[in-house]
Amino acid sequence: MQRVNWLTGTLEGSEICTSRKTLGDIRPLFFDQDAAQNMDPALVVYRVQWWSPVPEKTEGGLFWGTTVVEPGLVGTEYFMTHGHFHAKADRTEFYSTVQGTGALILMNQQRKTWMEEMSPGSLHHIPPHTAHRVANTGTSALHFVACWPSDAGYDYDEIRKNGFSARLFSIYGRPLLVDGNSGRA
Ligand code: PAN
Ligand code: ZN
Repeated sequence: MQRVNWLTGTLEGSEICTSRKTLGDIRPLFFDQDAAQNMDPALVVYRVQWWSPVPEKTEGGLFWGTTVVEPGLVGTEYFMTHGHFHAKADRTEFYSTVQGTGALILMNQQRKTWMEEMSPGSLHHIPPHTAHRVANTGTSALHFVACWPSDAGYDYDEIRKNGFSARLFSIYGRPLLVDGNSGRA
């Protein structure tokens, strides 16, 4: 039996998997490497819980997950998830925000990047062939739920190599998506 706590998005019950990413795990993704080097590598940037009712790669199945992104900045860039295209790039996904404020950053295969604001209740459809990453633009943890096909998989390499074509910075305390690719993720 699995349950969602709708106040927090937390998954409870059996067969729930968990993972977490520390700053040390995703440091190369951030623009300001000097700032990143001076921060504690053990700092947790985000945690994921998910339920896989069917094996990975099952065609026609679905997975459910909850991600919690901590508030914070590396230099002036918001804490964010790694971001990925799906390995089966045409697979789509729903995200919905439970707590906190943030931005869903989307990039298509022509490397056009845009964002959608996330706040409690916001519902987001990630189109096919679209990389997705979430940044926490608030001062408290950002909790969102997700549902995606069990055969979607993850292509992290493309983001590791070429990044997104825009980054979300805090400029005078407000989020601003800035175009330009440093060649890093
Ligand atoms: C989500 C993400 C989760 C963590 O479940 O996997 O938010 O982000 P990264 O996978 O980019 O580290 C999802 O999009 N699944 O497909
Ligand atoms: Zn995804």
